[in-house]
Amino acid sequence: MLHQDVQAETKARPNARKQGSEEAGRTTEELHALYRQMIVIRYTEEQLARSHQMGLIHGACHTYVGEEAIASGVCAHLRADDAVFSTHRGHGHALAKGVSPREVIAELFGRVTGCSQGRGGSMHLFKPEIGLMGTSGIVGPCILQAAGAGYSFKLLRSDKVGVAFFGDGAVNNGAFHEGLNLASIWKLPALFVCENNQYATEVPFAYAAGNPNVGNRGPIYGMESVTVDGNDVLAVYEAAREAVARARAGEGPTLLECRTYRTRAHSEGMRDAGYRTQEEVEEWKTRDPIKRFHQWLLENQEADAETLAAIDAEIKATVEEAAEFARNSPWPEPDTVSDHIFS
Ligand SMILES: Cc1ncc(C[n+]2csc(CCOP(=O)(O)OP(=O)(O)O)c2C)c(N)n1
Repeated sequence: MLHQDVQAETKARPNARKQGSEEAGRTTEELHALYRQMIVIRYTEEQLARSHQMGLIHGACHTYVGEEAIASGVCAHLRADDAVFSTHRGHGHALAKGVSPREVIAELFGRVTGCSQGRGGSMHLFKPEIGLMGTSGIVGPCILQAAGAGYSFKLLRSDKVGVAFFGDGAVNNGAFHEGLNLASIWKLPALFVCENNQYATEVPFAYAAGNPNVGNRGPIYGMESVTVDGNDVLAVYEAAREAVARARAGEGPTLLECRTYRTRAHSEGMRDAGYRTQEEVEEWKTRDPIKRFHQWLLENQEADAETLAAIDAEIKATVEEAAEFARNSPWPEPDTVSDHIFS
């Protein structure tokens, strides 16, 4: 079993992974779809941050700003019948799996038109009919749930894949050990995506982990693993393509570590000082995944500035309309309070 550190290889040999799109089998449409997906997430998150300041959101709101390349690059390879299990920072996963900005924003506003009918909020986004099996405020279980989905898919002899997105804060939790080991011994069609943004709330991963490397834990469980620059959407896209193909072919699970950074506070309204410096945040903003991909598309003549500006404008209008729709949507009826409750 192999751990490939694509990020380290690229640093050592900057041209090592430079590949033309044709050579890599990527179409211009796929590239534009990746850009569009990242913009949908960024604009929705910025809208949610403003809405939180206006008091329109009830409960927590953990944004995904700075990490958009990961959900976009991974979910581009998933079908509606693949199952995604996510975290408290799950808006981007929901959007990339196909939940609309209207359904996400309305859910955070607590309205019946939200994807969980206004009963879940930010950390409980569900749309199982398109494989969004749920975001969750509990750190870790999504790893076990993805392994469970993989087990079910294997028993059913389907080629579906179970995917878990989780942060570095989950990898010293027992669920990580149990989930990865189970997926490995039973060769489950699962993909474990660690979004290593280097902090669990205010705790640096380097402080919390005896081995502050996630990717190199894969072979310990007998599993293929890859570490990529999580702010490079093409690196994520290529690694996820291989991992999903491996799972569909019955060749077992993959651990994918994406090194990234969240550029907003842990949660909207929380203080963001004392555990990291403003210089560090500013430095990471220069590695913004969207700015980088925008530049890449222009330099590689995969898009012109007007095309990208048109995508930006279209999505800005879509998200503004979605917020208006959410604001005008009704609240759940009080007499439905006990609906959908099982005991
Ligand atoms: C089982 C469990 N323990 C503790 C918490 C409290 N908690 C909420 S968010 C968080 C940090 C999570 O960090 P990470 O998994 O790296 O994700 P990030 O917020 O960085 O995206 C913690 C410890 C929790 N929600 N669940």
